[in-house]
Amino acid sequence: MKPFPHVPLTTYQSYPPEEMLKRAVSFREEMQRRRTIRQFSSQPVAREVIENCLLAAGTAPNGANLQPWQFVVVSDPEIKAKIRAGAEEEERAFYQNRASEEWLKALEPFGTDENKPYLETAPYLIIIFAKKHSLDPEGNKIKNYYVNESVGIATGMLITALHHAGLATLTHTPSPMGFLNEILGRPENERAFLVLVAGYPAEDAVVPTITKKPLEEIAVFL
Ligand code: IYR
Repeated sequence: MKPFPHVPLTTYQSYPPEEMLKRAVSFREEMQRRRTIRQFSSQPVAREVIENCLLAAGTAPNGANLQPWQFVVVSDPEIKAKIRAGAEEEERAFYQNRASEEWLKALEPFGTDENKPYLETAPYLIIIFAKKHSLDPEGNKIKNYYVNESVGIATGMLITALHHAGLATLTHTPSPMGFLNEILGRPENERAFLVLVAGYPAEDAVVPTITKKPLEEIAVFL
């Protein structure tokens, strides 16, 4: 392939050290306010907000810039109901048979179960698909690289963008997720990565009293 023309970097924004630290602290504080929630309000959210958050996610660094993701944004109540039914069916099997004792024990403190009413309550379900390969305009396969890493980064950026905009999310991982291809009519080369539930928290939303590991436990400086 021909090399891309390279142009001078003009978008980089530098900050004096003091301001850099202030920004790092204030962003950390903002991220520390993010909580995964399981009780959503049905209050609608402007589609333009979601569109902007998706465009932010689409800036994620990724393998060879092949952008191996597909976001499917569902607000249609009928499709949401189908997704809820499909997810609850898989989750029932998970909680009743598939999950190991150890796994169920790890989940116990969260009180999660197979009931997923928020899949219908929340204004948006964003289903993120990873593209094992893409197709060129002639339908030829284009191999994608670092698909999990790329889609994982984009998903993290989407969660961050939605939080920054003032929305709450839940990363929902029904397993297996094949039923999502069927309901959403996605092709075989796309594998559902996760379901991101997005909206306002319900007024009576509660969150578990969990803590995040301190820096010494998650990082070493050599
Ligand atoms: N996918 C199931 C179970 C579940 C698993 C983990 I690991 C979680 O952190 C939370 C839930 C569900 O969505 O209930």
